[in-house]
Amino acid sequence: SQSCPDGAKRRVCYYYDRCIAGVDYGEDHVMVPRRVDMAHALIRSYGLLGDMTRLRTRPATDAEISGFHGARYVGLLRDLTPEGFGAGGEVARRARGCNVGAVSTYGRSVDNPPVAGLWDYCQRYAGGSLAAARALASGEADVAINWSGGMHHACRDKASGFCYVNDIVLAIEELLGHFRRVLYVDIDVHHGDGVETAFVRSNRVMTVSFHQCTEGFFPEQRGLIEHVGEGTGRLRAVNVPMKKGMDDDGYRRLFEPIMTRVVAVFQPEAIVMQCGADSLSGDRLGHQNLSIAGHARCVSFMRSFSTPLLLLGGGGYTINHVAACWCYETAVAIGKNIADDIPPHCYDGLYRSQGYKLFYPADKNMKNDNTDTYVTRTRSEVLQNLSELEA
Ligand code: TV7
Ligand code: CA
Ligand code: ZN
Repeated sequence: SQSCPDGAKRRVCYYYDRCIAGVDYGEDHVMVPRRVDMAHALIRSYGLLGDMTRLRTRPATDAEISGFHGARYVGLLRDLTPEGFGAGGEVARRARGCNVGAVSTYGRSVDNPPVAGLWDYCQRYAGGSLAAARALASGEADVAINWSGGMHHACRDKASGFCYVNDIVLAIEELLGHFRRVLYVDIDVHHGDGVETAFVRSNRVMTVSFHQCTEGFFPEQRGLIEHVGEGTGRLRAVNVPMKKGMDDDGYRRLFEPIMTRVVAVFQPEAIVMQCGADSLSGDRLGHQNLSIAGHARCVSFMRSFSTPLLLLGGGGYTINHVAACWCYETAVAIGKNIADDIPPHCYDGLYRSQGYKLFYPADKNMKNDNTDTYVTRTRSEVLQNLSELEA
């Protein structure tokens, strides 16, 4: 059945660029691009590279990135350097309103710092998502993966939530050149606001975000159940807000019936999935309680529709958990079982806190604020909206 993991093989292509691993948001920043290098090393140590085609591609061009982002913002990202950002610098003036390196009065920590090598980083992760989209469009691959992508908060003219260039919007636009309808699913613990906004009036893109929606949690006032899209896009934005402590069971009781109905009513020709790993138990930012098996079950479920599938990364702040998760999801994409014991490799010492096992346990003592009643009501409200689309 569709809800069972599907062992059938798929042609998988995989993008990885080691230049991304060296990007540094700042020593105390929670976003650590090296986690993608850790995931890659783990994928290699499990012998999964031989089961995929490696996507080699050029970084995205200015013109490609300008397909979504405004010219002034693109120019700023290109010219931005930590040095040029110094007090009173010309670049700092140009950055006003773009939400980059806006130094807070409380301290030096900012969400979107002027990272060294920022433009190259953006061009590379966006280039990976574009190449992955092209591999699906040409029929070369059934599943395409870019764990360094998934930057769902970036807006046309500003950075947001550690995201500067929205590779997801670019990839969806690329897919729309070849497919009539594209479905976007976002299991990052944060709301996929940048992607939802970009397609809020579109009837060719349906966006679905599952996220934590509690007081003060970023991005505030986004992703309410009643936000359903606008104009011709009405009922084609789906939001599934959750309280703290969501476990595998409750998540599955929302995810599977909702996605089954979404696919039935929308009939996508391609699916883009943002697999942010901050919805996992023990994340530094998220407060959900998913196991890797529960998170990956969502990937396996979307794969079971046998529609071209683009898998992207996103959030994830406890980096050993993130790497374990994306490695396992790579195995799921291929349709291969892998052992729980982490093979010896260059980063194996970083898995000590999880006993050198891939499947670390969820938190048995965490309170789940998502009561059965809450889950049932949320599901029926979302399904109610979807039945209006059917009519
Ligand atoms: C996709 N939460 C991105 C998620 C983006 C979340 C936020 C932080 C944070 C930033 C740091 C830092 C942090 C411990 C956590 C209202 C503020 C509060 C800046 C400190 N530690 C994704 C964005 C979110 C930066 N932002 O979906 C440097 O947490 O809540 C906010 C905004 C103003 C700015 N301050 C935080 O997962 C990739 N930021 C430590 C150092
Ligand atoms: Ca989400
Ligand atoms: Zn997130």
